[in-house]
Amino acid sequence: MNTTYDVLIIGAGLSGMYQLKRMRDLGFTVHGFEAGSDVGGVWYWNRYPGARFDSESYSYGYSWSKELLEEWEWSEHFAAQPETLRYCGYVADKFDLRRDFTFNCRIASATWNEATRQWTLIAEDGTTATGTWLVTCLGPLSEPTPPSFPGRESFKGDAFHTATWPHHPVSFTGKRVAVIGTGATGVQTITEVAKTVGHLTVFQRTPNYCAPLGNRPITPEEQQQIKVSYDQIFATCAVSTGSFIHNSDPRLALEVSAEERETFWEKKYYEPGFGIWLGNFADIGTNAEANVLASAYMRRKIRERVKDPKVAEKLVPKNHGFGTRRVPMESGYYEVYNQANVELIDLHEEPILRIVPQGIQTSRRTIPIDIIIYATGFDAVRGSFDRIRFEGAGGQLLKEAWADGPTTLLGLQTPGFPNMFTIVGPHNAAGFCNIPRCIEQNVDWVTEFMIHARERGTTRIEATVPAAEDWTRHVYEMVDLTLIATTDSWFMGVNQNLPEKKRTFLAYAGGSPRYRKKCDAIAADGYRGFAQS
Ligand code: NA7
Repeated sequence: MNTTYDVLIIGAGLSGMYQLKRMRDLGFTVHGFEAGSDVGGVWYWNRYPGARFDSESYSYGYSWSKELLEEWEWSEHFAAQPETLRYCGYVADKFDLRRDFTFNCRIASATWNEATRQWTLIAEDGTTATGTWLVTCLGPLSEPTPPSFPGRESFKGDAFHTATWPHHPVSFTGKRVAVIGTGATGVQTITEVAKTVGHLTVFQRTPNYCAPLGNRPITPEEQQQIKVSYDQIFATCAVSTGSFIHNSDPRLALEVSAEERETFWEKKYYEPGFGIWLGNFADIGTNAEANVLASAYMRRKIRERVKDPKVAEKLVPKNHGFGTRRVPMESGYYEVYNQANVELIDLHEEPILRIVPQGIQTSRRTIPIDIIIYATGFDAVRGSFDRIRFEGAGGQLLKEAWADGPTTLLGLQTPGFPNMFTIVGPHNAAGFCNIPRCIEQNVDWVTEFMIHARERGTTRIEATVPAAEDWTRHVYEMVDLTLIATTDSWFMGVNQNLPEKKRTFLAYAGGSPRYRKKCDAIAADGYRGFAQS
């Protein structure tokens, strides 16, 4: 097998599949490596009960093949994980993508060789490959973080992290199940498990403001309408801040009457999808006073839906404002706590001391459990990079270069790591995005840059330090205009299971349209800020 390529790709999720297709279509020799046994990335790994889109299905699929858009039919407005994984497989079959991926192959190191101007990848199983360009398609949430409770290994029942869920069905019927974590994943898991469980105990550290998803099947008439509206759907995404079909309302919460606010919020709350978060008044994400009003509305909705006022109080967020963390979308989440067989434990009142063979020992009691589900999140954005030993020019390690927070140019390249492009990397708009929309932009931009290099015989591209510092400054200026930095979340690189990690913003809060414009301006200016030779 030829192990030298023009382009090496790590990851066979939505980024890796599209990057591979573009390279191959343009006549670059390309090969991809994937730790899983098939394509799908996040949808391959996250098989937990209740996993589904919070993006409207038809706004999520790839936009680059009219034929694919015509052929594929989503069954629900917000498709569940098995369907999305089938979609990824369908795309791989249709475009014969699997033949250029090596599966079950986890890359351990990537090393830059200055003399040959090439990257060498070495996998955990010893597989090696060399290439001029390296494109990382690792996904922002692909390194799960199980908590380090003492005694975890002693547990005699089944224990799963949601992101490494087994491929076989797991039954909860008659079982005593614990779910730890109440982020977007925990909320979906809890709601699904509660439907069949014997007894469910939810361990919550920080409550979130959750909002109704409003999912339902797509009717045949809607299917036809979607098919003829794709251009319009993608055009709407292209101009919205997060590349969703929802964009903020031009009105300000502080400028309208209390009645107008209430009417608008009642409409948005029950509307399908992220409208209540991303289609809200323009100032709720930037003005603390406006945010207080929106947060009060969301708190009231929780109190209305949970019958026991003591339980409701536990579920009401008090330490952060609405929308400053990722809003979990739900389908009956709050009503789960009205079930007699569900108990909510506030970890601030009753912390977990250790896991014991028969269950979970808290500060007050030992709770017998058959299945523990860790919905405890990810080492966001940086985690999947840290896991691979990236050694750049002069032997510097990416992990060390990013130790105090990443410095990148457009979230696509880091000084000292020539010829390496980071799709959905830190400080890239894709972190705050209806992600396939931003993936396509990232991949297309990087691809155009490689074509540009090929036409000019350029074999080395490296972001310069001043340009990357400028970009990084801009990233922080943008987030400081919002309320995001006022609270801890994975956007802010905070994960209490990883106390060694510095708090640092990991996404781009200036919005996808602004990001795209910046990328295009840099390209139009001969890829300003990138040293090319
Ligand atoms: P998140 O949003 O990071 O949520 C993780 C949850 O797990 C959150 O409620 C955490 O509480 C909780 N957690 C983490 N560690 C612990 C320990 N040690 N003890 C108790 N509770 C813990 O991850 P998700 O998987 O839900 O969602 C990630 C993204 O995936 C989401 O934004 C979507 O875009 C898709 P905390 O809030 O830290 O107090």
